[in-house]
Amino acid sequence: MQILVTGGAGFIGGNFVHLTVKERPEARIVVLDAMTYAGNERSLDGLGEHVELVRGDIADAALVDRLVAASDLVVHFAAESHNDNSLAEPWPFVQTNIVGTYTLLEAARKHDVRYHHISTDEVYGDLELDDPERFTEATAYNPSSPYSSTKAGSDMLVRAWVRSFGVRATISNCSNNYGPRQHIEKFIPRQITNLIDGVRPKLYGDGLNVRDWIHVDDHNSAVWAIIERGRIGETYLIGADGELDNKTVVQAILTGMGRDADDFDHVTDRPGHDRRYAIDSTKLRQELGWSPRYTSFDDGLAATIAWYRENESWWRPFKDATEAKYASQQVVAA
Ligand code: NAD
Ligand code: TDX
Repeated sequence: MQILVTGGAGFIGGNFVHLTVKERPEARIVVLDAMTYAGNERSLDGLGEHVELVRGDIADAALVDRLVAASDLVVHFAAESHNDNSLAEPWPFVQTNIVGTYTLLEAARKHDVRYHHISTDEVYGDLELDDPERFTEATAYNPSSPYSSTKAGSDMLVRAWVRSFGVRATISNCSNNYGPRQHIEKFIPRQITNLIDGVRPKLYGDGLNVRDWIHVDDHNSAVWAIIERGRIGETYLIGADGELDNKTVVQAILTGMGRDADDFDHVTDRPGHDRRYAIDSTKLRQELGWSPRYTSFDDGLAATIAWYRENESWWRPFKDATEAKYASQQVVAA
């Protein structure tokens, strides 16, 4: 079986490739990745002859056509993925998330190749802190940011290509991932690497925004369950009942790294900052029999902290540029 993994040099796609090589050694994997600031070739270290990295853009129709034609399955992770970047410069999000997805869908249609689309719970907008409801597959789309609106647009393209052209596609919308090889612009690795550098963690606004955390390997095991047993044309929400507010997460990182729990700064809030995300993954669990393996956030966080301590050479080259970008956007509250 030949699998085309887009965005495989990024965080979730890279971990998907590692998991697949470990659990399905017979698979041949071609990674298509533009190697933007978020791609790291070292994320594919140690995978040997199982994996080929093709540097290229998912919006390059000729390249995509050739690679999809040679594949039995496309798993589409590639995206511009960071909300803060989408607020500073939205265009690459439209180009990659919408035009790139369109380009892949056209190739999957032409060559009748099975396609799985990776998306986010952010397409549903946000919930109040005290809302008893969580997102389900029936929740109406209501995205807030340029990032989430372009992901929502890409999901809509997939649904249309299934209905209008019979493309054999499934969609998954997952909550916030954590784990090894996540870019240090993201919340958890930013704070871990700040603390390694002796810098206080930065909490946006009041810090009470809630995210529903899932370990990246649990996300990817759910993706495999959907590829193997999911119904064509269906959407599955992926989540592991991991709701925590940001302040609690920062304090867990601080104490997990031997620091005082109150040793953090409040900084300027993100414009339009979604208040809360929460996933009801009943459909995935009941229909496909999936369940998460990482049921303790504290254990998963401890392993993640250890990974960043042991792999400084993976993230160090990106630290100064990442923090310089933030410094131009945010100030520490008095
Ligand atoms: P990431 O930013 O770490 O990785 C994205 C990868 O895509 C990078 O390797 C980058 O080089 C590549 N890429 C970007 N533009 C490209 C283009 N035009 N052509 C080819 N490659 C390109 O992102 P991530 O956090 O691993 O997210 C992967 C997917 O999962 C995205 O679709 C994202 O929307 C979705 N998702 C992420 C989370 C999360 O918590 N990180 C949660 C739910 C869903
Ligand atoms: O320094 C920070 N301080 C802080 O308080 C950063 C970087 C973030 N935050 C807050 C903002 C969010 O409430 O932490 C929370 C998580 O922030 P991000 O890591 O930027 O993630 P989020 O915006 O929730 O989006 C993530 O999950 C859904 C991924 O980046 C998306 O790709 C995915 O779709």
